[in-house]
Amino acid sequence: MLNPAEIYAELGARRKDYALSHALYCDEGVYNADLEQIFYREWLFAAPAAALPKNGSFMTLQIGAYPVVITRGNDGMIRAFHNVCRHRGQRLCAKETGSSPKLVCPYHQWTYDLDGKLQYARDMQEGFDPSQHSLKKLHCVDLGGMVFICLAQVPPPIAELAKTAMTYLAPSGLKEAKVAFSSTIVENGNWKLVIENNRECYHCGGAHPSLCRTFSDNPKIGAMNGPTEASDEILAHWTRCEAAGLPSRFTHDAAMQWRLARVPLLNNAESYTMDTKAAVAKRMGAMPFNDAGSLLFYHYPNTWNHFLGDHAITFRVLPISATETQVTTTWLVHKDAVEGVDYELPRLTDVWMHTNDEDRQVVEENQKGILSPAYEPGPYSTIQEEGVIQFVDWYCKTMTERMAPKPAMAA
Ligand code: 3BY
Ligand code: FES
Ligand code: FE
Repeated sequence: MLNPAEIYAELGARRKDYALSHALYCDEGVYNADLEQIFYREWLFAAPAAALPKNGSFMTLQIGAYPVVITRGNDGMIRAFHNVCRHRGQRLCAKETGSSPKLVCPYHQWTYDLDGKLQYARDMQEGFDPSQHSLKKLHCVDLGGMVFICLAQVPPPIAELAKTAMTYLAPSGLKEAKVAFSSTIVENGNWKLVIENNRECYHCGGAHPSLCRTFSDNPKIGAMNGPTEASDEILAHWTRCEAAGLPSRFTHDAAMQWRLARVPLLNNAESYTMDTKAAVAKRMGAMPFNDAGSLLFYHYPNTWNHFLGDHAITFRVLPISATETQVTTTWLVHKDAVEGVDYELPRLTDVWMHTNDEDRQVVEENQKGILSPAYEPGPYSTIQEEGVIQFVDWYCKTMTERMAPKPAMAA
């Protein structure tokens, strides 16, 4: 297991535009550093707000060593807490999702309000002060229907993303959405391999026959460098969508940690279905036409998303170990859309259920090859894998800055 100085050296020794080293994808010390330096410090996508549909809804997730519970309180506010009882530390909620007027610890029934206050603790002696034993809070924001949380004491700035995401997401109708289906899988691969795989479509033609019916794998069409720098197809799509009131042009932060852009689907396809037509009869939001394509929203380290005219799909990536990663996919539809009437689940979910499974196999085989002592990092294609290069550059820069040896204190 590498120590922090060795990890820093490993990052420094990497060859630009080449895949990362064996250790950066496999080593336990690197995994721990990824948690400490990235997952415990950055804003992470937790769930669409629609996954907490009513006051009293709760959901849980695990971020490295931290169990987390997210609630929607009686005031409608979404809040996140450490899912750890303030008595003797029991994990408070075990279920992945549910609804409850209070959070009752299963061990000795200490009872917390949905806003984290300890409301009741049986047979505690005089002098015990419940107000000192509220659940510990995490930072939590709802960006236009996408809930992000941050474990850091002082979270990174989020105002610019909040403003941009809310503007871009507004026409997608997330506030009027419900969860139609959610799928959680474990991929036996490092979380960075999961993100890298998502950041290119070099593999799409070979791996994704279903997705390729509607999603272009042509890097020349998909390339975007700024709000006015893209392929002719994409520029024309942005002009058409923006004239109809849909924010669409490629926008991102300076560090390229997040990005938003609306892309056309192939041949005016309406949705990610096998027949390219909408999967849901009741449309979401305020799309002025059926072929507005997909609004893509990425945020490192753990999410990519698609917002279409008839449904939305959110993706959450959480590392479990150096070589295991949990991927949760959630399909959102208009809250009044009725299953069996307005949509059928297989038709709605087929393409991405296939695609996720195909990506899982790719990632797992990638991890197996990298585990071999014979593995040697190879060059990324600058034509096809610019997105991957951009991600590993972000990762290495972030880690290098944070793991740099601190200058010795002056005497
Ligand atoms: O996760 C559970 O089982 C319970 C139900 C309500 C909240 N939680 C403590
Ligand atoms: Fe939660 Fe005792 S550990 S009530
Ligand atoms: Fe893929």
